[in-house]
Amino acid sequence: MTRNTVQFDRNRSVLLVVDVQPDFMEGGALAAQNGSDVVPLIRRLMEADHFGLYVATQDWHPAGHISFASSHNGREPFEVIDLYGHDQVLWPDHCVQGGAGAALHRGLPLERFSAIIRKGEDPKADSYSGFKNNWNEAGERPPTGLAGYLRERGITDVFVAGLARDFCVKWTAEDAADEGFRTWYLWDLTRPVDSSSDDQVREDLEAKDVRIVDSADVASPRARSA
Ligand code: VGL
Ligand code: ZN
Repeated sequence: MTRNTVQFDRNRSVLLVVDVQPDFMEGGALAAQNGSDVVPLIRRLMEADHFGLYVATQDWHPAGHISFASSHNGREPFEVIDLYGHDQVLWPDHCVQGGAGAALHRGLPLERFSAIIRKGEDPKADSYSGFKNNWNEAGERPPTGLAGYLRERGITDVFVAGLARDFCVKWTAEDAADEGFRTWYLWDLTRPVDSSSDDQVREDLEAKDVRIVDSADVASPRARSA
């Protein structure tokens, strides 16, 4: 990978930790490949304290959610259906509100998160991004309020990490860029559901001007802050 210089103002930067939940890890309902790898890596980055703000997202579905294959007669997990005019992957039941698999992983320093944005609560619409739901029946993508929260906190730069590389982290990064934030994708702090999509994920992110970087390129704030 080409090395990008990562220059940013600590006080205007957030680390957005997406869906680091047991259901997306080995043995979980919807495991990303080696998903648990990201836990110590993100912990280390949080403890290095390069960022002025830490926010987590949490996939948080009601039982019987429309994204679950079990909610559709005769359908199997990972089949794709049309939902309100868009492709919808049907998932195994996962991240059911209050379940152990839906908890934020205890291996992260959870006390550092100033806000936790829950998403996927609408029983009739999926939500990959931390910023907006996927399309609902009315063809809208209702916002979670995260963009306004970050703007009010003076944030200009959004760094994303977590699970899964090809779904929720990708959609969150794309929406962050669409909302006008300078967006940095910490590739090595993500793991995919399907690694054969890696090249497509990179291409899609680059098309949105999302900067794909390595956590090792995040320098100490004093040395490199803009
Ligand atoms: C996710 C599929 C369904 C994710 C969440 O966190 O990437 N993927 N729900
Ligand atoms: Zn989900």
